[in-house]
Amino acid sequence: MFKNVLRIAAVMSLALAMSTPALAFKSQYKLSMVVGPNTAWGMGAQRFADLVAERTDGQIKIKVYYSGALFAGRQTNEFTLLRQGVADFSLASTINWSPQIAELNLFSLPFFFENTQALDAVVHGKAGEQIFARLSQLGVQPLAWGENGYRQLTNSQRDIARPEDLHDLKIRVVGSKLFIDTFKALGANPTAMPYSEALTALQQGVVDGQENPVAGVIVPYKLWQYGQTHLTVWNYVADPLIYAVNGRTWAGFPDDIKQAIQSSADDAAVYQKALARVGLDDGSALDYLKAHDETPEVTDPYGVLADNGVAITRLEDDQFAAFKAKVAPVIEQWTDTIGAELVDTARADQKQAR
Ligand code: X2X
Repeated sequence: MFKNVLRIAAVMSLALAMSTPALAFKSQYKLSMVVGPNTAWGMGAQRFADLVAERTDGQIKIKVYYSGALFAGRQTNEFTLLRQGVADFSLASTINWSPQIAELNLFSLPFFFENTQALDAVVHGKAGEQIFARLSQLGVQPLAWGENGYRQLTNSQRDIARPEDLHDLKIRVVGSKLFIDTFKALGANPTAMPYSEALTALQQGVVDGQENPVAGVIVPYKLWQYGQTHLTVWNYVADPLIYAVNGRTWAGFPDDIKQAIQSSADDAAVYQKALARVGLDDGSALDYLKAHDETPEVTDPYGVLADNGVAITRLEDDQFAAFKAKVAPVIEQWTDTIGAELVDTARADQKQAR
């Protein structure tokens, strides 16, 4: 037994001694993704991989693993796997990392970001900076902010215009317990499951509804084909995406490679965000894409929904206020978990944008 241990130790040190010099790159790096290639999210990941290959003269090759392939669909494990280096890169929603990083629940506070300007102000403001610092502390180097988008509510049963309409509806959620608390406060019956299982659950009627961004997920996945024929525009949460790389992998790159990767993430993020906002903003996202010779497949996501028989409910001010009032205790409770200081900083960032 002891001899065997010695022998293994000897082989291992030999292997270490023979291992390639520090500057050798992997033949391929892995990037983890929750959703598929035909989403704004997926296209933003592929653009990043393409730009990195181009700007490093093919030295850094990144393969995008779509649809949860790297973490067997277990999207709330993604951060841990990136940290361990099972994934080298990631383009991830803050929601999926929030079970490990309490601060990221900031973005899941219901009705906290009144509009995308407020969201931009936070991610590019002091709060965003603090969150990025926290990620690097935890061994993950953040590169740029992307966007999944405002998450709207869909279901198979009825129009939802008031919290009462949600009563007892089974709603699929993901992420930290904050989502369960929010939907319970609204009177629904929430159940957490990964996206990979949600589609089947919707199809089989195991759950009645779900929440996801219109351009980011609902349209590319054609959720009306899964019985989701009612949609409420309530802008309750918008999840940013984060382009990131494992900290040790990052530290091992020479400066020119780091610069190429950083600029690729910056540029891919602008493109990705524009795709996520096409047809949902004042027209600037589409203008940006057109000016860069990009032709998005869908320019009017709500039109696509209507054409496919989805009934769209837009909230009146008093209806909106009724939802907001129900979740006030959830915000208060989760502010402690997130950290009151960070929540205050995010509020201050939003004020500066006004
Ligand atoms: O699972 C979801 O709902 C999704 C695809 O939006 C996330 O990964 C947060």
